[in-house]
Amino acid sequence: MSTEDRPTIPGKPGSRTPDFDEPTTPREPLPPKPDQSGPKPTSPTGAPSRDKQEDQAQQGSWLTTAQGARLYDTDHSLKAGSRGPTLLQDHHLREKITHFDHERIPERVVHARGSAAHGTFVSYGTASSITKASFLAPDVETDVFTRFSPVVGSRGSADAVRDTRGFATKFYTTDGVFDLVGNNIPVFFIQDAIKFPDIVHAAKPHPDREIPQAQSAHDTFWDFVSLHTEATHHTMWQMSDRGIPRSYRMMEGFGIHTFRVENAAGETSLVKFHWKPKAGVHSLIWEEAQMVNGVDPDFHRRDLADAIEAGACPQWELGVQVFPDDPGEAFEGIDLLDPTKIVPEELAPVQPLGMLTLDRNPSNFFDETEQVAFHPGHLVPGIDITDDPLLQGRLFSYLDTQITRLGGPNFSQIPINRPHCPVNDMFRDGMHQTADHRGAAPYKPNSLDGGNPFPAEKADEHTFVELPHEVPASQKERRSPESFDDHYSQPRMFWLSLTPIEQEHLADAFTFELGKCYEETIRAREVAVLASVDSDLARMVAEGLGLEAPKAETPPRSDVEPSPALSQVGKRWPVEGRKVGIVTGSETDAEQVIRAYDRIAEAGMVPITIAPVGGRITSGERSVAVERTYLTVASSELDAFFFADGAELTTEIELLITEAWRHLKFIAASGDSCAMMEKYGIASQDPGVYCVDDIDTALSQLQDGLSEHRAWARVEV
Ligand code: HDE
Repeated sequence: MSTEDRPTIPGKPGSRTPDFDEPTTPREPLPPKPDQSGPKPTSPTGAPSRDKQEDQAQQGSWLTTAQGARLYDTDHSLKAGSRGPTLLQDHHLREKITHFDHERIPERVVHARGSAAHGTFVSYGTASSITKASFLAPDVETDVFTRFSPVVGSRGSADAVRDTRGFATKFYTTDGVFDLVGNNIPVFFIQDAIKFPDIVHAAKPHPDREIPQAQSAHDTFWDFVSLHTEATHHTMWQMSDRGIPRSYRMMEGFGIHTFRVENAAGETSLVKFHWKPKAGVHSLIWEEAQMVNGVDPDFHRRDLADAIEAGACPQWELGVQVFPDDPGEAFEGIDLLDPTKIVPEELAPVQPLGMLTLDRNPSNFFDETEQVAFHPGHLVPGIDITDDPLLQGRLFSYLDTQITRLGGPNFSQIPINRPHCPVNDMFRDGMHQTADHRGAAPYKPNSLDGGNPFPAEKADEHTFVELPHEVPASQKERRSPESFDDHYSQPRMFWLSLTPIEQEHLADAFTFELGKCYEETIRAREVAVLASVDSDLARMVAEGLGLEAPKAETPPRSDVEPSPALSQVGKRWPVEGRKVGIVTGSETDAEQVIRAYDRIAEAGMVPITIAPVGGRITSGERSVAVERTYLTVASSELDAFFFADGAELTTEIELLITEAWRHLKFIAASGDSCAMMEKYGIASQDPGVYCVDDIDTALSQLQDGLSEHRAWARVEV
């Protein structure tokens, strides 16, 4: 892509560059930006609508009341004289303020902060041997809406906190909506839904001061998880680099629970869903994450929207691990109903089913991202639940919570939630009813409406039928199966599967988080838990906290095999959409800048031009905008740097170089800038450093390096 072709700098607020003076000529509303779209126009009862998306948006050139009456002034209240009291009869004032007073709705209890995008899922058709789900038939394209979210923080919290991330996808299939409401971590804290309020109360800010926000580094969280050892596998993942993703585009997703699926021949299997990102799984470095939260609290939200706007549309492959539907519901000794356990991919490979591409940003955050309502019970023919006690409780919770959050039982009629297939549910009335139902008999049996609606044939492939599953003779009891009791083997497997640098990050994260607890008892108790996972891990954390390394109450098992698929390091990934800063100085040759810019853009990466002051860099016919100045640039916003000949050594650039170095970022340099690096002890042969005068070679090497995400070889563990 050439410089001029790049339509806008991603993030431009509107579809048109504004005039300097306030416009005075009436005009129709401007269209949204080209990367934006609303939900597909559908009626509240699922009929394809002849409305266009713009029909849902504001209309006409004139300011009006909510009832459509034209107004001549919205800047002054109606008063008894210019200095007199405001009159109650001012309907426009009352309507405007009253609507404003009610603009907020309750935020989600968890996953309050989210970022979402529209897209398409294209099925490969490989699933037919295990499920008849129509959206998984060959080449079927299904509209989707995916929302990503940290769990703990409030709506306004920062993105790059250490936390699990939600990964929820709504498939608008022809057989009804299917929601895959998963996370970026394949295991959960708890094995039974009844513990969910406990873990969430422990993780949320302390009830007295309401701090800390969006953090697990505090006493109540570690108090709970150190006493509730089934959380250990999850805390291991959360303290690993997976807890601080580089981008939503670079996260795996997991359905966590096992689901039961059925094919056209009526054969059932058990499956676990996986999302595999095309861009690979990458993380921030902890110090970088903390900086990001200050520099750009919207880091992940901006990254997703910018990437889509820049045309680097993120993709994930949906896959399943498949297990025989045996009565024991276990595979290789792993209980498939225990949501704190994974099945290693080495034992059950992930089989690809189709590709998700997110290619349109929402046009209105509230209408779409905030009002979307997911539910693990939104299932389609061919996919059903299992008796995982965590999933069972979720089936109740999601419907229940929407009634408070979205103000009543008709939330499925909100445009983003409308199915893209006929809805005839006999539900009537209620708050915010937007359908206009006909007929006299919303009940069954009836003859007044000619018997409509009719039950579908059970044998029809489009009918949702609960899959038959034998429930063994049993008695009522509040108890988990014994197979749920092993809380340490899989955390140990996770630990043993990581490379030394990942292990160091994980131990540092435990040390940091426990170091933020006031109570030494809580720190010591969690270190004692870690001793049952691995003695080296417990020792590393204990040392950092100045505690004695404890003896394990349950000694770590010696027969645990690692699962190499769990490590993020040592693989190569596409570099599309990675941000490369071009650092220039006031004397830098503009032609060199444009060459570097084009070279980076041609490789699918996003060039960000950095100069001492704003403006444009022009060479002949070509010109590129300065996107960051020395004042506004931050190393943490970018993945790699090219220091052009002539980059200036200011305090800000010094900070940039040292941070980029510490965070294992790739650095290419040419001309004088190579000498500048040496001042910081950065030698041209150091790992991830490319000091070559030929720009093309320098940038090719940089691109090659970036495919490994970070210059891991720069750290000694
Ligand atoms: Fe959720 N969860 N959850 N959860 N969850 C919610 O639903 C709940 C669990 C997940 O982008 C809430 O609409 C219970 C596991 C995601 O809108 C609520 C239990 C997994 C999202 C709720 C769990 C998730 C939610 C809050 C234990 C991964 C965000 C607002 C039984 C497989 C969806 C809402 C979005 C949201 C309840 C456990 C994922 C309160 C009771 C396990 C991605 O209903």
